[in-house]
Amino acid sequence: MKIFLSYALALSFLVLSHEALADKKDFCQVKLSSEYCAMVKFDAPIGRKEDARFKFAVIDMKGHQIKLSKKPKLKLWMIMDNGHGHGSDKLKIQAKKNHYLVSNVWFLMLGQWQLKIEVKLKGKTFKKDLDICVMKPAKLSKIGKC
Ligand SMILES: [Cu+2]
Repeated sequence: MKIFLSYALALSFLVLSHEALADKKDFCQVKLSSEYCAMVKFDAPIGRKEDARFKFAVIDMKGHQIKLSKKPKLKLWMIMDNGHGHGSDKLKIQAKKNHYLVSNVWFLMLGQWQLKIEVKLKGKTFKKDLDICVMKPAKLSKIGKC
């Protein structure tokens, strides 16, 4: 019985640690440093015609959400083919328990956008851009280069 229990324990540990690894891709849309990731999770396919709300959180490599002392700075940015850049409406960032709910997210044009991220964490400022490709059929939109 004892042997069986420790075997079951070891097995569940393996399964759990494997799941934690598999999840990493899920929460690490932006690598901020060797220790921290930013999670950007859209509620729905990323369309141009509706508020493309998403959840934002800073997460450590074990998958724990880190509470920030200051709201992250987030904004949308697009660089046009002619080299000119423009933004969009100001994002609304609401603090929830361990994450932020970001709304008023309007991708006004199709094409390559960036989410510009600035996070203060333990006295350090992390600045990263996340590529977001917005396509006419929203289901073809994705995080990444077009
Ligand atoms: Cu544009």
